[in-house]
Amino acid sequence: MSYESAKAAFADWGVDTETALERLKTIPISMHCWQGDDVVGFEQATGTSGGGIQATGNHPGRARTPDELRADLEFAYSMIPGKHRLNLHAMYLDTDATPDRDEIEYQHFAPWVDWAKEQGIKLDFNPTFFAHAKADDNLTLSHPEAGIRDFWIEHGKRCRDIAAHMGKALGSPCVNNIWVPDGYKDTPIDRMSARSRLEVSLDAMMAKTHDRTEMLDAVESKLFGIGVEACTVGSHEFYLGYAIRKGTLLCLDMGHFHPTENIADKLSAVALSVDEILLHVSRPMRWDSDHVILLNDDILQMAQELVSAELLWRTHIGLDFFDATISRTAAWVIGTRNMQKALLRALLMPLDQLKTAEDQLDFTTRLTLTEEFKDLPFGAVWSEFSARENVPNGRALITELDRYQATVSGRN
Ligand code: RNT
Ligand code: ZN
Repeated sequence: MSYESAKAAFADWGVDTETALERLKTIPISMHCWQGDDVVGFEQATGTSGGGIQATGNHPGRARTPDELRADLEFAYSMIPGKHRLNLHAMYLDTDATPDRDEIEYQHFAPWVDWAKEQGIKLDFNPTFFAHAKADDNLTLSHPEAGIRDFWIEHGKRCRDIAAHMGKALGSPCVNNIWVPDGYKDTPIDRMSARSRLEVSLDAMMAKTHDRTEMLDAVESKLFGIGVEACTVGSHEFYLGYAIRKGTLLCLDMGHFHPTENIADKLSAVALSVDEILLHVSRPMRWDSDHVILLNDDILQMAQELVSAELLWRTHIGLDFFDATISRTAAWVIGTRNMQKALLRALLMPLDQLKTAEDQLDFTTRLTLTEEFKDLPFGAVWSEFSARENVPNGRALITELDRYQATVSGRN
């Protein structure tokens, strides 16, 4: 179907496709660097594995150096319409030096900022509280030993400074997201002390005030992880309370709740108490498995809530998945485009009509509308968007993804 016919089909329902496309172009998605190398990072001396987050698979093409990762990212961005962001983890430093986590400085990340400037993208950041000998017990900021807590507090402080520096250099606030793996394999006896220690450590880490135009603190909750099945210290209730009391962003990762919970439903509830939200859009399959996101109901509902509740301007959309059984660059491209497609669908909904029906308790019309709307030519509007942004679709996209994958599959 031509774009003109699609435009007319939506106009018939009172929906302007041009307004939707203009809006979509302005929504950045923060693409996570760690899909490119299976969450390994570039530390040459201090890194270990762990933290209960695992990429599985051995598809060829894992990025082994910052240059390889940047080349892969450049390719991925060229297949995604619009201008986006990069979400870096502290373990992705780019330097010949081997600073430990409590020694990292801005200079170790400066090449990323130079590259981001060249590419016209903005950066987000994360301290790395896992994959390190001092995190082997799955306890960091809540560790009973003060020495271990202090080590991680220092890491966190340095990351906030680095993030603020990045935000200032790029002229866009850098979201610095804190996720710690802390928890217990089996039922703990003293949850209160662990949570109190986490609270005190977070306070110490975040004592310094940063300009909100440079850096924004976010905290990420979790229900459980591999190795911490019985108790996660930084649970949802813990961080929800913390974020409200301290004025930080709350990060909702779609894989961090019970599989039957609807994360889209949480947005409006949380948004009444916290100013800004960070999303880790992900696809848990039975557990926090971090599969590449599909254009499925979970993502569609998430996008619909962001649009319907007018939360886009105070929500930072980040992605969090890692699959090493498929082309890593394709994973980024497919997942990021799916988030955009979901947003486009939400922007093309006849929201006024739906809200009116709901207010009148006319649930029949609400249901008829949502279901009839599924037949509208969303694909033609997406094709127009990608064509305007010089990005391929369909078979042409597959050709490009294959072509690039062939250039990296010799890596081992
Ligand atoms: C872990 C969290 C966290 C990580 C990244 C790498 O369960 O989701 O966001 O995936 O920090
Ligand atoms: Zn996450």
